[in-house]
Amino acid sequence: PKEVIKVLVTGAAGQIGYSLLYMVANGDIFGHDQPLDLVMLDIEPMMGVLEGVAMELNDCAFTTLRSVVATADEKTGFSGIDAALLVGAMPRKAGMERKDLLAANVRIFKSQGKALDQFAKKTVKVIVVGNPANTNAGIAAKYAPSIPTRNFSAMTRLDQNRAQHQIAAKCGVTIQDVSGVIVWGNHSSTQFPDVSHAKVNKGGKSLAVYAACNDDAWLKGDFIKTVQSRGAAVIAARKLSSAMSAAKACADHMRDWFQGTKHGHHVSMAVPSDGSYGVPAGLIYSFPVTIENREWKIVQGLEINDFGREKMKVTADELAQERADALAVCQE
Ligand code: NAX
Repeated sequence: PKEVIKVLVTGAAGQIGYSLLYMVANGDIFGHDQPLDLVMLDIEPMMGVLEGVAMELNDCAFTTLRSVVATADEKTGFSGIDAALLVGAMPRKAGMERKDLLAANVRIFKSQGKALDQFAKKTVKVIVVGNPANTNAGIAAKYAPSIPTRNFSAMTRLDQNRAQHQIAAKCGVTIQDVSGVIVWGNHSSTQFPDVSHAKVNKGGKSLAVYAACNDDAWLKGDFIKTVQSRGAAVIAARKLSSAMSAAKACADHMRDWFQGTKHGHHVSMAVPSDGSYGVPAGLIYSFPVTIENREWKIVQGLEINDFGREKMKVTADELAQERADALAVCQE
């Protein structure tokens, strides 16, 4: 039998948590033969709710779930963990400025970075979902110097999944028929969903997306805008932010990190830049990656045209500014 792994989900009493915990506990992420101990962290006022979630998880009678713990204490939450799914963050409230939100969340991720450093396994793999996700991941990594920086990532898989759906719908094919969609940069409205290397399977033929769609204006205009603003569109319709789709994307990201990507396929993950594609080293920037033995590698050698290069720079510049703002908050 496999060794038990310990998995932490923060913000476990929230809306993404409710969908995500199901996928963690049922084996979809770490494997259906992988026993796990689950730790759920949230803030003190949510402990009552979290007890209820723990009851439900136990009542699911999952064969992979060995134990469930609910806590508001970072030491209990982060001790000995193999995976950290950092979803919990302060939501933006009415009247709150972007910089107030950034400041509140930077403090959370500074504290959780320190907790990772002190209590987690050095091999822990971290995904940050809580916004601003890329910058929060960078802050957590900074305060966890004993853990390799490459173990920190932020989620842009939801953006990739959204883009993949848009292309499939436009071309009249299934999701499985679309491959190679890339999201570059920040999980924000400056992200660059890029289909110039993507393929569509149509009528038994593998076509470049530009050939399959045959609508360059849409691909360079509304397609990109739709993906960039999809989060806002869901909020407008549902009066709540994306939760089911965010949880599914988080599950996709961690499953691929732990179980590897399919041969010849890449996925988008925000990871520390090594300077690839001219992105300043150290920024947590979304790149296409392949994964083997729980190690990601940035796909190299993709040709970037002027249109793409400009979009990739805009989102890198935004990330550099966010990081500078976050570091200023850390010094306070
Ligand atoms: P909810 O407000 O429903 O849940 C957040 C939970 O986090 C709450 O239960 C809250 O008590 C908890 N929390 C707050 N501070 C905490 C702390 N210091 N430690 C532990 N828990 C803490 O939000 P939800 O809809 O679940 O969204 C969670 C985060 O995901 C938000 O920051 C949101 O902006 C972000 N998103 C990121 C996405 C991405 O693609 N990267 C997409 C979806 C989502 O918008």
